[in-house]
Amino acid sequence: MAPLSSSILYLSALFPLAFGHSMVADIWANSVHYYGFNPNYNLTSYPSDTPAWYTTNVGGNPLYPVDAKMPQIICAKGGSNANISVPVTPGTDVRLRWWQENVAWPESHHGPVINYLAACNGPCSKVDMRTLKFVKISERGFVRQTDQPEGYWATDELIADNGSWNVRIPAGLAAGEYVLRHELIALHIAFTGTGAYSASGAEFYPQCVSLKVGGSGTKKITGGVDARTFYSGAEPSLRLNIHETYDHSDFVIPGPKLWAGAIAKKVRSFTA
Ligand SMILES: *[C@@H]1O[C@H](CO)[C@@H](O)[C@H](O)[C@H]1NC(C)=O
Ligand SMILES: *[C@@H]1O[C@H](CO)[C@@H](O)[C@H](O)[C@H]1NC(C)=O
Ligand SMILES: *[C@@H]1O[C@H](CO)[C@@H](O)[C@H](O)[C@H]1NC(C)=O
Ligand SMILES: [Cu+2]
Repeated sequence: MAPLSSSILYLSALFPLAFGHSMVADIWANSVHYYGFNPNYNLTSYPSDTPAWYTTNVGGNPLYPVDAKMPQIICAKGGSNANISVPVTPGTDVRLRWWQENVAWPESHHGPVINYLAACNGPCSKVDMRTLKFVKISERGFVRQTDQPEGYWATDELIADNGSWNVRIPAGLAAGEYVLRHELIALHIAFTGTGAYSASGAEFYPQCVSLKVGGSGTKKITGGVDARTFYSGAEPSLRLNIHETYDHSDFVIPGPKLWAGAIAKKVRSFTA
């Protein structure tokens, strides 16, 4: 039997595993590394050196279709402005890594990876998130039928790339501050049967990051929408049973259409 002290150490080492899902732990922009925001620490003050928006989402829990019209869908539960916006050059990638104290994004949580951008029209540290008008700049959903009964999804590509996703910031984007809303959607329990959807269903994992776009681009975001209009929660693509059939090549990525101004690197699965 192990001494008590090592049992306690063992338990405390395992404790983060109770926080199931991982989070955006690392961000690279213009090749500079920044840490994400970790809601699992009981912070007395916000850190000033992360572009990740703060959340109160201890445990990294999902949002559900019932949250789709609520403020928390915008920048996660308890989302509030990051203090800094980090420099990034249009046409380059911002890289985000989902990780958390040895916990990777769970393989069971198959689904799309979607990225949105909204202009802050001033410092993102001060913007009211309810005024943000987002366009979808990239999306990826079902990739192919191979590898698993549920098929291979964007989240599986993320896992294969060290838990990371590269988000191309549209070339020619006008200089200024922007909120990147990076989102994973997990579909493993999306199927809720017939009738009204319940608190279960597709799982939404958004994370906002504040960016300061440089350069001399002229493309301004037009046609953006409030994040609370992205999803009804009742879309077939948020209610499908990914375990039931093998081929999901007709999967339609939810949310608005891609912004015409985005030249996305990783786009479209087999959308009609
Ligand atoms: C965080 O710390 C405060 C002050 O000690 C305490 O009142 C609060 O319950 C703690 N919250 C969590 C989530 O641990
Ligand atoms: C970060 O921003 C919050 C909210 O605006 C503010 O209360 C806090 O003082 C800031 N923290 C630092 C370290 O600048
Ligand atoms: C994954 O990313 C982490 C964090 O940057 C890094 O330490 C690690 O070496 C990477 N692993 C691989 C296989 O690239
Ligand atoms: Cu889960």
